[in-house]
Amino acid sequence: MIRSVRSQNRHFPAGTPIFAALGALAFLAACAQPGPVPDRDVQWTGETVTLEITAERGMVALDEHVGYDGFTFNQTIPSEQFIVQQGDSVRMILHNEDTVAHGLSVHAADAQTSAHVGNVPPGESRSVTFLAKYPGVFMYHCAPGGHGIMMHTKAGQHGMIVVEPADGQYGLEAELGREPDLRLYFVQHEVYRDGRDFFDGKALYVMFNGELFRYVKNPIQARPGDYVRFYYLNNGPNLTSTFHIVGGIFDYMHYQGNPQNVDIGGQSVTSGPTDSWVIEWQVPEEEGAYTLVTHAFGTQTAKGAIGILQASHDAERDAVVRSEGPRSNGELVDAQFRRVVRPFAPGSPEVDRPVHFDAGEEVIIEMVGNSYVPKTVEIPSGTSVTWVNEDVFDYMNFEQTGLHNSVVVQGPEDLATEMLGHGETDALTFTVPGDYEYICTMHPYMRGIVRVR
Ligand SMILES: [Cu+2]
Repeated sequence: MIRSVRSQNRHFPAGTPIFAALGALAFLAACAQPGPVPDRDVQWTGETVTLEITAERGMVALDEHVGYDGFTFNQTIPSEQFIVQQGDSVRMILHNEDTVAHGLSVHAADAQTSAHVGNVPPGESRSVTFLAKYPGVFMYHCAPGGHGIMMHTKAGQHGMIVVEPADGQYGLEAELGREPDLRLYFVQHEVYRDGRDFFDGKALYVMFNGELFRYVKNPIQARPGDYVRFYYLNNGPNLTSTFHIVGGIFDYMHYQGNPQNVDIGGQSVTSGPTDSWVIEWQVPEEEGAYTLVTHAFGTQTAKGAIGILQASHDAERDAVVRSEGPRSNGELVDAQFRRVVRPFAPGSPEVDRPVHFDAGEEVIIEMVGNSYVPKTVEIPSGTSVTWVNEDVFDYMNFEQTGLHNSVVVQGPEDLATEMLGHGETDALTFTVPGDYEYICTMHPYMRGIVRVR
């Protein structure tokens, strides 16, 4: 097969909104009132597409053995996948059905979405309308403002929105003169056991589309010679992915999913957090299992980010594989899993091991990434416990801040620390044996346990 060599610039044309992603970090804009979004230099098609997202908290299954008690949009991690056309007017509505603030940052918009839907109070709905100006594969994620943007995205509130090009074709489509046989939408993303691991980039699991080894257990079916288009998005939130197919070379790679950005003949695509690609690939003529991996073997691949594309001549294949995680029915419970991961509260003891201290040992608990680390400590009676706030972002309040305290909500005695800013400490002395469960009043989902012997 001979490829025509393209001369298009692989990088962004002038005026490209490379700073759109930074809209998520427009912390102070989160308090602005909704208003009209300015028109840009792309023709609006007149189509208005309405996309609705509901923010909640709850358990999803990372596989049949592992439950994850995170933050969700539309009850899945990753969230629902959306497809619009370039030139569409896109109205996104966020319904907040949780008891803390949530929000939206939409990278498909060359506009400050977080100024309109950035800090939605519990029980309320807000919307933003924007023009789908550029084609591509974009991330959206929760943006309650400030510190909470990072915390909620980590907890699972992120998804993919694809803007299909109004004109201009992707590589193989132009070459073969036909549509893809398979469209595979892939979100790579991470799960962390606590805020310390999140800050340090030590993921517990890394996966494609919400489930560990999802496409190993249920391989994607294809036929030799099939034209496959990947919509590939790394939602991170921390790690850089190098997506690769074992036994294949990508024919065309379009950075950010814009057809004008063309790379040809590659073993991998590199995607930092929120980076994306449209990848065009024709399955070789040989039958067999083509393995899809991020090629960071220890830090990512072995932690769950593997899939298989099984090619056989008589394959019955689905034309589309969507990127949202398996939908939770909202009724998952701890007992059905071998382990449960809670980013902000104690999970299974194997995940968040209780830490024992003997008399005279110094007991220090970090407040970091909206979690207590260690989440559970066991101490002798008479021990003093010190909390230190390692969260750096201590501006603003509630979901927008990293200010924390420790307030006993269940236990033999009522005890409470001061509200602590970055680097501040406070100590409590436990003299009555028993279990003390405590929370942060800024972030009531943040929980820890002190066991006094
Ligand atoms: Cu949120």
